[in-house]
Amino acid sequence: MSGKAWLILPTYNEAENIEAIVRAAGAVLADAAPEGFCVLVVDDGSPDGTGEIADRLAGENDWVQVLHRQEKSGIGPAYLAGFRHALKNGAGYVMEMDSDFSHDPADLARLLAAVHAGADLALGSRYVPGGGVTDWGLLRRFISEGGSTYARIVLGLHVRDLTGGFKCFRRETLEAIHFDSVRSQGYAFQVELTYRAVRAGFAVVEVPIVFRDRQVGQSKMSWRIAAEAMWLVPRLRYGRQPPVRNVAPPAEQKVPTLR
Ligand SMILES: Nc1nc2c(ncn2[C@@H]2O[C@H](COP(=O)(O)OP(=O)(O)O)[C@@H](O)[C@H]2O)c(=O)[nH]1
Ligand SMILES: [Mg+2]
Repeated sequence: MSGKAWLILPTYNEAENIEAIVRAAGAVLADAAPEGFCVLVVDDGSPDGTGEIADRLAGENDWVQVLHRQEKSGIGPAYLAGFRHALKNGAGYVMEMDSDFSHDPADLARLLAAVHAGADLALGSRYVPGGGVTDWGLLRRFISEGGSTYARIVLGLHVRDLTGGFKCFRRETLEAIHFDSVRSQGYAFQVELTYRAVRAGFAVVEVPIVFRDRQVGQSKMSWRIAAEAMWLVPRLRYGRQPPVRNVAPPAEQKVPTLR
């Protein structure tokens, strides 16, 4: 039996969301993860007390853990710390999700099912049939979809949603892509992880999801983060790449493969 499913929840000032999102994720994973599960909150010293709420939840539930980091240093480094911790503790599956209900915790079951069915990396995708975005204005929609299209063309990939942060990795996928050397943040971080997985020959599938804007709390997305992603894409394509270990796909592929 493979290891547990670990869900990493990065948080910065999510006091209004953290308890509800942890409970909702726990309820879904209790059904969807027969191998067991763990929810790991990675908090960057949120001044609004998110970390203390997470600590209380960890005290109440043995499936909740918390990593406290000193200061806000971006979603990328927070995820890397979470990945390291999960793999060190024997994770069989590692999942990413925003902590603001933009991603529907119910979809965790569908991402996990795609990986159970043979995918090496399942992506929650807004830009495949059945997926979408609610609440966003035209500008934000244009920036997001335009960003994914730009990255897809420059990188020569088939993946439609490259900037999303709702994912499920098989342990072996994460291990093989040398995630420790990913330096980018924000959207660029998400693009880089997916790009590395596709390049390494892994089966990457997109699972349609509907993304909704956060109902409470504030977005930390900035122009700086968007600009970083613009700049990263050509560097990924034309710059020096870390070595990739080529891993043969599972013998029996039950899911469509994007290369
Ligand atoms: N630990 C940590 N989490 C962060 C940081 N920046 C954003 N997050 C979390 O990452 C997720 C996505 O961020 P959000 O601001 O909602 O970005 P948006 O959805 O693109 O507007 C949320 O759960 C945030 O709390 C950070 O610097 N550190
Ligand atoms: Mg958000």
